[in-house]
Amino acid sequence: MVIKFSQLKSLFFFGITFCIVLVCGLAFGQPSLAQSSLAARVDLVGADITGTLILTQQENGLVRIRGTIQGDPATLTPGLHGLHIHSVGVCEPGAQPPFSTSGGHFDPGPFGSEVPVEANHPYHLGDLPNLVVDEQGYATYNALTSRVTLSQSPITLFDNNGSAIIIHQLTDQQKAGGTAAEAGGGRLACGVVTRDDSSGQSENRSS
Ligand SMILES: [Cu+2]
Repeated sequence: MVIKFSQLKSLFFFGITFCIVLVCGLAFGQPSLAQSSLAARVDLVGADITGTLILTQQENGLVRIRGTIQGDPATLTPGLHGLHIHSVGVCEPGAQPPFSTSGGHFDPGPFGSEVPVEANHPYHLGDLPNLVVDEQGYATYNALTSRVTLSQSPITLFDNNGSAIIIHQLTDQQKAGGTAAEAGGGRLACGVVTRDDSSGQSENRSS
C-alpha cells in the first residue's frame, strides 16, 4: 500500500492537533480539579454528642454535606432532629441558651431573614433536611444543597462572620410561620464551618 504525500501531511497535522488538544486538556484540567477540592469540615460538639460533617462543593456548584454523628441516645434521641447552617461561626455551649452565639439560620441576601419562625423558614439558605438518628444514638448524614457555596459568592459560608451547623433537640417540621419548637427547638450540638481543602481532595478520590 502506497501512502501519498498528501495523506502523510494530513496524518501529520492530525497528530499535531491531537497533541495540542491533549496538552491543553491537561493544562486547563488543573483549575477545575482545584475548584472541585473546595471543601470544609465541621466538628460538631455538644453534651454527649460528637460528629464530623464534610462539605464539598462539586463542579456543578452543589454542596454535598455528609458525615456521621453519634450521641447518648438519652440526649440525641432516636428519630428526626433539625439540622441547619446558622449564620455565625461561633459555638459556645455555655451561652444562654446554649450555642445561641451561632445566631439564626444562615440567610443572607436582599430578602434574608434568620428568624426560625418567620415565613422564610423552611426556605432559608441554611435550611437542610432533618438528621435521622437510630436507636443507638447514631446517625449518618448525606444531603445536597444548591443554596450555599464554599467559594466566594454572596451566599458563601465563609462570609465575614463565618457560619456554623447546629443540631436541634426536636424535629424541624419545615413549615412556614410555625413556632421555634416546630423549627427544631433548643440546640444540642454546634460546629463551626472551617476550610479543609485536604478532606475535599480525599472525598473526591473516594467518590
Ligand atoms: Cu437551626
